[in-house]
Amino acid sequence: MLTNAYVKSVYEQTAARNGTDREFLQAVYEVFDALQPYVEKHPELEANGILERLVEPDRMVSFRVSWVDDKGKVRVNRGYRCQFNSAIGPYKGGLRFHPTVTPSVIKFLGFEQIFKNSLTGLPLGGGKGGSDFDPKGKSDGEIMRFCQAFMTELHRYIGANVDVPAGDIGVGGREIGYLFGQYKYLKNNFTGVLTGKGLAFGGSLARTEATGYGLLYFTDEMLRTMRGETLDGKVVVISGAGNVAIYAAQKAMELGAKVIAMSDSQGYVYDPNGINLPVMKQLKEKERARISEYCNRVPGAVYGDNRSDVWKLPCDIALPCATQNELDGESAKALIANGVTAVAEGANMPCTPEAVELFLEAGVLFAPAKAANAGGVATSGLEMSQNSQRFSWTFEEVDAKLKTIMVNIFHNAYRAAEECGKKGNLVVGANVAGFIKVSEAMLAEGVF
Ligand code: NDP
Ligand code: 2IT
Repeated sequence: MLTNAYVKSVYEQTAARNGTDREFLQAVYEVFDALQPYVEKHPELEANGILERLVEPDRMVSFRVSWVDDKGKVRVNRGYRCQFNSAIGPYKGGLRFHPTVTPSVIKFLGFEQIFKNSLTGLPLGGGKGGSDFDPKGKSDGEIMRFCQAFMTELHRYIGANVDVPAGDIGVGGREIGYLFGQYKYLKNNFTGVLTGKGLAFGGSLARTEATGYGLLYFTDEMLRTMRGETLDGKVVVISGAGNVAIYAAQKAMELGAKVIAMSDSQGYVYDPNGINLPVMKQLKEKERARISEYCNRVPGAVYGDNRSDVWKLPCDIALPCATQNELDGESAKALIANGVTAVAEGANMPCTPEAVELFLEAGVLFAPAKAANAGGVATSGLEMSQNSQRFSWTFEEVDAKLKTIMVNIFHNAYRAAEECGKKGNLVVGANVAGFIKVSEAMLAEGVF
């Protein structure tokens, strides 16, 4: 609850100014709620209007994306880039292509990205972009023409030291390749303007795996420090079957856990023998098939057509890795009743505020997205470093740096929570630890 007068009044102004932006206001509320103990002790924040400035993006562009489909029909989508905050580095954050993309979704993601990027310890500001374009069912040619049209407008606003986009839902290696090609063509300039690139043209080893791997490095450190346990022998349920979910499953298995279920937007599969990852990768990364197809290829697996029922399966650890608000209070109650001991967010804001509250009250270890899924953008930061040096590190080097970053993020969040008198509350810890560096930079840089 917002009790601090300054925090409350800035939230109210933000709500009045962004009335219909539900997801954005949800993200702001969570951050503000967590920051209260810190704000109480730092009157200079109010004196310098830090929170007022923090919730207003530096700029947000919206543009038409016109392209021609395979039947020769002209199609029009809407594109966005939100450059939220550049206090500690160039804007950095993914692009999401999904029909549910709205200004509210882009702003919530950009806002979260500010603190996440700060937590990585790398010099990265916060931004996000995307389009309401739906890549599902489109041919490669259609994807290419859409990406080219999108970049034809976006290229005016980005640059290797200005704003560096990457992937998110619906944007993976294929899309980044087409976006990069168009940027290079328009600017006649080969530069690290995007991350998540192919290895042949400046991509970093381990970027594909980084978000999922990082999530498990964080979870492992949380279990060791807060419970004296490891992942060995743990039963894990994962939602989603995209980039984050697949590499979360891979690392969970490598660390000795058994992943019994995964999902997509249509439904989930339960495999009592443990998910067969080569089959899942073939279906999702190569064939772009529905997850129900898994049951036709793996005997003993069962399909359920309600994706939220995945949270009704008994497990030790739940990893929501699909999308925002996918795990609500009802699902949280089912997980708690079945004995879940840890929940770590691979997706951005996948747990509703009610679900988070229930986990914290029940003593379930809870790893919030901006800390737990920061491995993706951290490795994007490492890709930027390699591009500036015109050099590339081995998989092992990048993976070792990623692991160190995730372990540090955990301890910084854990320590910050303790210093705020909220020991073990990583929601408070992650928000405060991420905020400190950004607010200090804003204070030092003057009023903008
Ligand atoms: P992908 O597009 O690779 O996969 C997304 C997965 O989530 C798919 O299984 C998809 O199912 C499912 N999904 C997407 N939208 C919805 C929806 N509205 N309802 C239900 N299911 C949905 O994306 P990523 O794996 O890259 O991203 C997943 C999450 O992780 C997002 O929240 C993203 O913001 C976050 N994230 C991603 C990072 C990255 O590096 N890629 C870094 C940090 C966070 P279907 O195929 O049926 O649509
Ligand atoms: O939400 C995220 O952190 C991402 N989609 C990754 C952003 C990035 O710039 O790598």
